[in-house]
Amino acid sequence: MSPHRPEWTLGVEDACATQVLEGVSDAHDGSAFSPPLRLRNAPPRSLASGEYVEGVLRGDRAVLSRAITLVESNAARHFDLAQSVVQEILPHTGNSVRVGITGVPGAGKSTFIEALGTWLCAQGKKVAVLAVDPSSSVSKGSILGDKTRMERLAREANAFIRPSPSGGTLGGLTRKSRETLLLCEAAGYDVILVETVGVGQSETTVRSMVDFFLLLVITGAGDELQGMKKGVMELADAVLVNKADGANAAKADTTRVEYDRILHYLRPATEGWVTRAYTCSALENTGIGEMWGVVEEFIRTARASSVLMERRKKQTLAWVYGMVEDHLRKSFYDCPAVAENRAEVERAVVAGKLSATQAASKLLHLKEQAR
Ligand SMILES: Nc1nc2c(ncn2[C@@H]2O[C@H](COP(=O)(O)OP(=O)(O)O)[C@@H](O)[C@H]2O)c(=O)[nH]1
Ligand SMILES: [Mg+2]
Repeated sequence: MSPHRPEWTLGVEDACATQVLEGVSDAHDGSAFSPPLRLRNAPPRSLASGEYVEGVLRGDRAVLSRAITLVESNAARHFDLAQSVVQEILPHTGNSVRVGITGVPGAGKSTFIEALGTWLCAQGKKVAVLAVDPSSSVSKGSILGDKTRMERLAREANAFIRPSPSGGTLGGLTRKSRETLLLCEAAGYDVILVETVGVGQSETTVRSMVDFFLLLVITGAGDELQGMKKGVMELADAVLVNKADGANAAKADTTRVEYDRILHYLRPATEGWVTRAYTCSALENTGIGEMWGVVEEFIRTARASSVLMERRKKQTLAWVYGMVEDHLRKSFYDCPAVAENRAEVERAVVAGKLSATQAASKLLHLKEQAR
């Protein structure tokens, strides 16, 4: 491993864009290096479990960041420490409103999150923003773009913005995202906004960790509505037509009506709640407070009917089995006996000498015997 890589990239060097720059031996102004100053300012190399817990519960953003880095680490040696931290903060979680925001790239998710986040901060709320990005390749610019776009929100003392973990699909994305959310809750954030970056699997990952799921769309209706996967609409607790400003305002309203019409025929994502369409302009800050009113109404309704409690319980159990399945899959493919014989079994299947069922049995048998 390169000495200039952060330690949490252990094992994923190739897929990680982050690099720690080499230090300079003198001060930046050319004067002699002054060790005492630097040493005093340098963060401790590692914290003990209790220090993470105490710092997170105190709402210390620097410690929270480090705790998230710890749960995001792919290094086996960080795993136990991370889990003991998560275990300790668990009793202090569950008190936030968790909102997921999805939509095609360019729909305005980041802009909307910044507008909503800033609005919530003005209402005295503490807001954490997370991103879930399953793309395995080095950031396609989305994360950097998001960060620069959220400059206004990043300046708020009550906001915390955390981009998606590097390393993408290299494993544990769901676990990392969920544990990051729990850490933010323990740190006292009232609202957690989770943006899905990229398209595809991040939608279900995010849906499985939030209370309220918002689908952001734009006008250009006809094709859009047809191209829109019905599945995503069925996951949403609200559809928000963004960019309802300028010459686009009237069109946005027409689009809203069309979505409402379609939603009428779909099964709502949440029992006892009617999914509706709304409009807003993230750029001009209109409809933001109204949208939050809808979220609050949802939380009130879902709490009263205990649908919210049930959802969270189900999500936690699904998470448990998700991890069991990940583990089983990994232990199967990592098994040397399976790895050695796979190619041969595959050849036999393709040649029609072995049925798919026989092949599966054979591989599973190899795995069993390897125990
Ligand atoms: N006119 C208008 N443009 C917007 C609005 N919201 C976002 N945009 C623009 O749409 C583009 C994509 O926005 P972004 O937030 O990055 O979308 P994301 O990919 O969904 O996160 C940017 O150029 C924004 O300035 C809006 O409400 N009105
Ligand atoms: Mg974005």
